[in-house]
Amino acid sequence: MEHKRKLLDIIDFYLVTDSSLSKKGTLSDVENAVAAGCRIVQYREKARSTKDMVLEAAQIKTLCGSEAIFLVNDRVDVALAVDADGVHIGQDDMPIGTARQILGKDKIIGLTVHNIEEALDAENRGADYVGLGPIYDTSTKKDAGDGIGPESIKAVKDAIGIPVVAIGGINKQNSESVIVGGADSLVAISAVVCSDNVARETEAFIKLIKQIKEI
Ligand code: TZP
Ligand code: MG
Repeated sequence: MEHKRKLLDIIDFYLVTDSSLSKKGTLSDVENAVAAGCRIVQYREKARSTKDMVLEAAQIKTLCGSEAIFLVNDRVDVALAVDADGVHIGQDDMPIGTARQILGKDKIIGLTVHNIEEALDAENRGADYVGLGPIYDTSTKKDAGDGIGPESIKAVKDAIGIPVVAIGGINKQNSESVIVGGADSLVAISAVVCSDNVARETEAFIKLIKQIKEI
């Protein structure tokens, strides 16, 4: 687990799965993203049975191996069932303190936030990173609300000490604004899983992000 926590410092591109958008399927997407250098994977599945999720999560855990952090979206029970590296939860999911009690201090917990207040609260309550968004308007998450803009990232980044992962409507064209804006890492769901070459797109994002960070 110590090794997985260290990976949190080098997450440039963050893969979130979406079986409803994926061209080649979630397992193929994870395999290709990890092979391309992705160091964090979140299994986000809104429509499958718990049984299917546990079976699929176990396979994703194997694909991530020691290469990538493996988190489950929303479902603390599924994360526990397969001994995932942690969870990513939203403001209306299980309270983070409860999730921490159940999962223990070593597991990684990410929390979705929309502003500075929620970000400070997330850090105080023991989140390991925050997901901030939606940065841009997106149709991938129907209830995401309007984009808050890349200019909102800096204030959140300056307010907290844990990594800030930007999400929502991000593609290769606008990813520079997000990293220049202060994000440590970014998620781009449709831009990657709708592609017929997830490895190529992941590699392209990682290269772009690293280049921008070096400037
Ligand atoms: N949370 C906030 S926006 C979003 C989630 C899960 C969807 C992001 O998807 P895309 O395709 O990268 O805009
Ligand atoms: Mg959620």
